[in-house]
Amino acid sequence: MSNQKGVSMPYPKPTRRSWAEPFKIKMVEPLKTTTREHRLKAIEEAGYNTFLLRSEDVYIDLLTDSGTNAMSDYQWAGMMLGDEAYAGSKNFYYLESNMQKYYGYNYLVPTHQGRGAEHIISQILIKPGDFIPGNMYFTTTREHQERAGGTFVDVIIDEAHDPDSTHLFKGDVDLQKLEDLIKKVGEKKIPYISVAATVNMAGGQPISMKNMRAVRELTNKYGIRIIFDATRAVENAYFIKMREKGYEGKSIAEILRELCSYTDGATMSGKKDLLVNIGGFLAINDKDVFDEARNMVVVYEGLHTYGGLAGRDMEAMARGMEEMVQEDYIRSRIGQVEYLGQKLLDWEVPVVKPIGGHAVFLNAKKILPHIPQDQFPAQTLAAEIYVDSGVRTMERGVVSAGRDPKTGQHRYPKLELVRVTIPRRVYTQAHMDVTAESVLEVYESREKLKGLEMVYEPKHLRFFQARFAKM
Ligand code: PLI
Repeated sequence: MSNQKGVSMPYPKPTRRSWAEPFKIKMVEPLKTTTREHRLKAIEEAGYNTFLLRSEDVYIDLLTDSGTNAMSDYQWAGMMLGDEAYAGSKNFYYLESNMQKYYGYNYLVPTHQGRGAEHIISQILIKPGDFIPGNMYFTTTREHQERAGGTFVDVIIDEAHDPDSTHLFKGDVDLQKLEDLIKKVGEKKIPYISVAATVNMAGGQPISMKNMRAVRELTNKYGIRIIFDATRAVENAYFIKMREKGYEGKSIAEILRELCSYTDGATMSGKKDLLVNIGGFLAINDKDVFDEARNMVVVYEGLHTYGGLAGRDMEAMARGMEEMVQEDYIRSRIGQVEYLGQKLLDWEVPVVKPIGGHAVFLNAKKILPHIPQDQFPAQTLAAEIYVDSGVRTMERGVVSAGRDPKTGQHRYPKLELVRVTIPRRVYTQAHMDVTAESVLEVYESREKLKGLEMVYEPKHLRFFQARFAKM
């Protein structure tokens, strides 16, 4: 081992036994390295938005864990068994039975990805003037709630907005905030509460079983549904197993089933927990809602037995469900994120604590205190990390938060973060080391960085396509 000046140093003796990935690599995809000059040009052409970079210009792609997973040989073998019938594909029935087995809901409506399910449930349940409480917003989820005429209300605990709070369940719902809202607007104006497992925008933070149970008890009192965003519920189940009393001895599969059992239905992006590259679904217990959703899906996604997916995609999702609950898999998945996070913590780079399930979130507000929030510190930091090493990350701050539809002003979230997101089963520990070193390098030159101005702003979900210029 050598230090940053290239002087050789002894490896410190381990203080614990390591885990290793519970798989070996059968096929490789070469990575391209580029020069700093090339990257400077590429990021300028991309309007300083990492979403607008060509992936060919990226070295280690930590933009997202969505659809970027490596499938197993078992899943790839399943792809060859795609039943590409327009109606009644056998892969649909397999997916349906595995959803019932692992998530426990009655009915399944496949969709092309998570936002397809969010669209359908929002249109069915939300009326103009309604309020939808939730444990922090997610970009696409809130967009569909607003398009249906609803107003999202954040009822997550205050600790979730504090990057330094080490609360173990920062995804918990604040029951007082929820009950205050119900009393203020009346239960008739709340079609459901939107509860996410490992809350993405809070830093991949879990909700506890105890809190989920309490949300169920409270909503039962008022006859309000719970719609679960189960996109990363398996990762949440792992945190419950590690952190919540009484769950140490339970399997991940049992914890997942119990979490879902307190809810009335779920929207799901299969592109995360399910270890695939495309797919999603809406799951629901209520037959009437299912009938409406099944009818609507044919207008927007495709017939109710494929919902915009090929038979082979449904087969890969069904098999992904069997793999996602395997204990050694989930341990190494979260362990890899923790490894990267712990490195940055050891080097005193400000990150959201505790380290989340799918990503390490850099605290851009703290790293770049000289850049005001309307000059987009997180956007600046993500662009700079790319220039340094070709590692692609993403902004999760004021750009992602968008504008308030009523006032037209920027929403200024307390959390101004860069998400360093780890795809499942794709990168090795060495990639994590290179990433950590690049973040450290940029951190050490932070005082030189200048903010950005937005020069193009799309109307919807602006973070995907907005363009910036250097100040
Ligand atoms: O990207 P979709 O349409 O399959 O799923 C939308 C979606 C819903 N809920 C949550 C918690 C998500 O994280 C999510 C998508 N997330 C993306 C694309 C991400 O990069 O985090």
